[in-house]
Amino acid sequence: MDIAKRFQENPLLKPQDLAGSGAKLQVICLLNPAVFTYQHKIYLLVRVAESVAPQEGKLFIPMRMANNLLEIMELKLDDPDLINTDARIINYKGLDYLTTISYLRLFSTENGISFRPEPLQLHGIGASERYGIEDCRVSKIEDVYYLTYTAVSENGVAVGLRTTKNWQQFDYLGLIFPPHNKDVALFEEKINGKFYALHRPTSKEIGGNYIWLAQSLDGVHWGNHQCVLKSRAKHWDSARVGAGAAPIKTAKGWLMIYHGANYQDRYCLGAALLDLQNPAVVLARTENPIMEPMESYELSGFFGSVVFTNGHLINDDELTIYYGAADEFICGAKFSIAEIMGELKWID
Ligand code: MAN
Repeated sequence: MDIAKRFQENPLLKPQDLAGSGAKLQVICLLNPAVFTYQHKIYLLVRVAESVAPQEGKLFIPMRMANNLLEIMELKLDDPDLINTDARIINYKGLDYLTTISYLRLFSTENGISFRPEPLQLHGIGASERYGIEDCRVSKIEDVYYLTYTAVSENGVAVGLRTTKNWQQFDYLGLIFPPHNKDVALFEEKINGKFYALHRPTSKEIGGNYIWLAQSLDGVHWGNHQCVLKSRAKHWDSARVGAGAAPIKTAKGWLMIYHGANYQDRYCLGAALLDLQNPAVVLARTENPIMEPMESYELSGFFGSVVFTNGHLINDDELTIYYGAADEFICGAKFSIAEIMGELKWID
C-alpha cells in the first residue's frame, strides 16, 4: 500500500530552476539527492544531469576527456550506427554512452521545502567518471561524511568514494566497487568494529540485480560479500532492487528502504528489516510497495513511472524522504516509521 504523505509543494526542484554549469549546457534533470545535516543545517546533494539543448534531428552526447574538460559528441538521429531506444542511454558503433552527464550540486534549506543553491559542485574526476557521477548517498560515521556515488565511464558503471569532514576539502579515494555496481549505502555506525555497506552488483548470466552486503576495516577496502535481498518474480520488484540511503537503526533491526523495478522499468519503494548484529539476515520485507508512482510528476518526465530515493532525514517516528520523480524532479514525502514496520511481513 502506498503510505507516503507527499509534500503538497511537490515538485520542490525542477530543471528550469537551475542554469547549466557551462555556456552551451542545459539542465535536463534534477534527481536522486543525498540528504545530510551539517552544523544543524539540512542539505541536499542533488544529481544534476545536463546536455546541450535538443536540436531537430540531432543528438548530443556530453563526456569528460582525459584532461577533465567537457566534450560534446554530435550525432545525427538518422545515423544507421545509432541505437536510440532509451532516453537515458544510447549505443553508437557498438559503444554505450549516456545522453546526459551528471554531477552533484549542493542545496541548503531552512524549512525542508524551499532550497537555495550553494556554491559547491562535485564533478567527475579521471577515467572512471568520464560520463558523470550520480545518485550519491551521504553517510556520517563518527566525524567523517562518506559520499558513495555511481561513477560512469565507457568502462562501466562503478562506485566511487569521496570523504569530507567540513564540506570544503574532499579526499578522493577512487572506486570502491568495480563495474557493474551501484546503490552503495554505508551503515552510519560500525557493527562489531567493522564498517558495513549495502551494494548492488549486476550479474548477467547467472543471478541478477540483487542487494549485497560487504564489510570493511577502513571504509575503503571491502570484503566478505554476501547476497542479502533479491528481486522477486511476478512482483513489483521483479527486475532489480537497490538500497536507498543509510539503513535506519530501530529496536527491531536495521530498516532498509529500497527501490525495486519491474521489467517495464517502473520504480517503486519497499522496505526490509535486517538483523541488528548480522545485517546479512533479512528478518522481514514488505510484500507490496510502500510508495509507487501515481502523481503526474512521477508518471511523466524524462523517464516516467519512477520514484527513487537515496536520501532521508529521521526525526523520531517521522521519516522524510527526498526522492527523484520521473528521473526529472526533486520531491519530498513523509512516512511514519511505525507504519512502515507495520507493512513488513516477517520471514520464518
Ligand atoms: C541507468 C539509469 C540512468 C543512469 C545509468 C548509469 O541507465 O539509472 O539514470 O545514468 O544507469 O548509471
